[in-house]
Amino acid sequence: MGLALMVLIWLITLVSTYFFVAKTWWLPVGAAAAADFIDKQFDLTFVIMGVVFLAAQLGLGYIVWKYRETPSSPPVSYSHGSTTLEVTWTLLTTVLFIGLNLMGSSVWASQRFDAAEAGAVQVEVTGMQFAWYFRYPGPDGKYGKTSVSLMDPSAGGEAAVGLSQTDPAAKDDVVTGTMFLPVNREVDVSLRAVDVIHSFFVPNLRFKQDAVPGLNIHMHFKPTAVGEYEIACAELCGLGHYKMHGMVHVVSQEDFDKWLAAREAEKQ
Ligand SMILES: [Cu+2]
Repeated sequence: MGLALMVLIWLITLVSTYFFVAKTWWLPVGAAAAADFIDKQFDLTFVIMGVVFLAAQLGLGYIVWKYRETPSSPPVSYSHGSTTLEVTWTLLTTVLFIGLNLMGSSVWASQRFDAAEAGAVQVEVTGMQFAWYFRYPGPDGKYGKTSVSLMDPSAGGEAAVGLSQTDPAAKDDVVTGTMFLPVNREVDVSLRAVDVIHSFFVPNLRFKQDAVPGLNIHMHFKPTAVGEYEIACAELCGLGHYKMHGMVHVVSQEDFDKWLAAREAEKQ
């Protein structure tokens, strides 16, 4: 029985490790400037955790077999633990956890706390049950006022994000249901949420950040490849969470300008 259990534990361990090594399920192709760094960090975390996981599970299987009950087994003796061992593995885990965080923090923190490059494209992303809206400040480069009292999610578009109809700066704001971005230019995103917490997740752009009601969260990133990338909501936000997705179209600067001009023209 001990042998069967050991084989079962080892089998489950090795089969599940295989899926990670073979990258059966993996991130889609990275299309942002930080993607390389994030992927390397991701790989490093998986390798370190993989080694710890393998050692722990293979060891567990071995011990299950070694200490199985046999007719000649001695009476059970109980261990009351080892302070040295406990201190050692707690310290090692702490070093690993803090070390990995520090290594990744340069990119994570700079995307959030450093200012975006000059000339970055401004886009405000608003999440609500169950849609994403994107607002561009228009030729004046200034977002117009929005107000909670004006928000009407069922109306969609400008009304959904509560755009003021009287503020002059709001006149040229463009609100769309699809995100367009120029390639190789930094994007300065302002993230907002209307009702509950959502999470703006674009796997290809390695961009994931919660949108929290009452907060305006800034983040910046740079798309580096033209293409269409799916946006998902990565925070369970209600019954329609599964269908809360959208598309990012990363296009040339020329196509982006054309697209934005066409949206402006529609407003007139
Ligand atoms: Cu959501």
